[in-house]
Amino acid sequence: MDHFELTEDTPIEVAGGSPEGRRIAVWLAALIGNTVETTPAVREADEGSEGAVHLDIDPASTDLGAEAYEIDVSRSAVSVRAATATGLFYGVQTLRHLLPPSVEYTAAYPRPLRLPVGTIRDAPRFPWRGLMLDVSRHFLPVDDVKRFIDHLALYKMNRLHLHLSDDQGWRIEIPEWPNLTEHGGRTEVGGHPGGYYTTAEYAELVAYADSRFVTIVPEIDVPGHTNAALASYPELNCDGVAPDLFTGTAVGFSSLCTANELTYRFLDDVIRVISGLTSGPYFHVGGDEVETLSEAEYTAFVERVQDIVTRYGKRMVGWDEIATADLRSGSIVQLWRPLWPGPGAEVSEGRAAAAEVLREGLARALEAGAGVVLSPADRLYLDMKYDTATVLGLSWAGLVDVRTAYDWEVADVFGSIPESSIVGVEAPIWSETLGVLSDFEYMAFPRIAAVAELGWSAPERRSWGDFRSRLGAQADRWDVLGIRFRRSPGVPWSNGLHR
Ligand code: TNX
Repeated sequence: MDHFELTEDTPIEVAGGSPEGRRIAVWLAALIGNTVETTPAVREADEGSEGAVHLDIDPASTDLGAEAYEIDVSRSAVSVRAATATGLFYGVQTLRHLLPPSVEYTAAYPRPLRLPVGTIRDAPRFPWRGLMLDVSRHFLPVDDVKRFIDHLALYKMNRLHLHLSDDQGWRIEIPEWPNLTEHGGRTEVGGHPGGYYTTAEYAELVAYADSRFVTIVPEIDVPGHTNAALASYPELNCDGVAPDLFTGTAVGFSSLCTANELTYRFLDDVIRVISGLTSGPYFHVGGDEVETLSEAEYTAFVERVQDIVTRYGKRMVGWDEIATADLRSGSIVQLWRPLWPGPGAEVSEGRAAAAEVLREGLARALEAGAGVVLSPADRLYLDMKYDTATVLGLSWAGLVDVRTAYDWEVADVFGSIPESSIVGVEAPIWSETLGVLSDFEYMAFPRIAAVAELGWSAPERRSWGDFRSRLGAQADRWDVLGIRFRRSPGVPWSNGLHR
């Protein structure tokens, strides 16, 4: 019986009177309380007691990095130690994974909760482990976004990028520009009713994410992908005429009027309001797929927007096209185009030329101190179909089943980018074809677990053969959480007997 048994009599102890530590302890007690008769007590204790779970945030633990943790389970006690609240939260998420899936279910019948004896020391490879929700093409209400934040926390992911504006809809209230949401937020792809977040709702999402150690990265996509804004304010158009709202899925046709000073006053308001509501240090300006501006107009625009973002205290993030502009130290380029084929792949001439432009821009950006987030569409776009029979999703970047998302190494594809410049990985979920929460979940699961492990684990600790069996075991937890997911072939999915 090499395990520690958790019961309602197992106190959860927190060291050092830390309010964040206490909050994490209360979270753990509530989780355990799902399965035992009464929720375990939370109490302060600097040293761990016999029979207790002891949580300790000790900034002096210099052996542990900012997101690292150490778990020690013996037959008589459990301890989780970290240098930061984030690390402690991740340690507690790992305890969660060691408990049976039924622990997630609030109506679970009492059953033994056992933790195997052993020691775990763990830390992430990359600081940015992200997911993006496109709430513009199809809107997701606040509660659905919160549910995704919980999904991220389960896999120790820490960035939720919200694509808040596009041609089809403007999704965040800007008090000085009310028409953006009143008109520009009214609809979505297919012409169904859209929606938007009030500033209070957005602030609520930021706070909810903070409580789960997830940083929200807001994106206002400019200068292209702006039909919803252009339809809401005629004066933002070069010809002063507002276009109709757009409910199709074409891209590349819209642009703000970069020669017009009003455009920059508009962006100043938007960036100021959203930055003020955002606790994290990032502001994503999009910058992708602009087909109506010259290269000089485009780069001048990006540089000016970068100045505004900097003025409001944020670091600019943008899709990889921004690499051709002069970027500041700390700005981040999000690589998305599948221009960096793996070894041996054949490349068309057009693609090779585009890749060359990107490589040159990126080399300059890295020299200036910019970072890179990797979102190669042919691996990490979770709106790509799993296989030809998948009803949801697109396939322009190829088919991406869970093995394709998992079974590659950053250094093999992006070896020309120094690892120290790679901030991390992110999986976007574009929503042209996804209407409701369960559609987004079906595209996210199981691939989200592959993305999390790419971001967390060192290459020498990853292998498809090992991952697939650990992945298969997640099915019961997803069932209990009510998550709709794809049972990708080649994975030994558990069958509910081990819940
Ligand atoms: C490309 S990725 C886009 C999006 C689409 C997506 C669909 C990027 C920066 N732009 O506008 O939604 O493909 O997969």
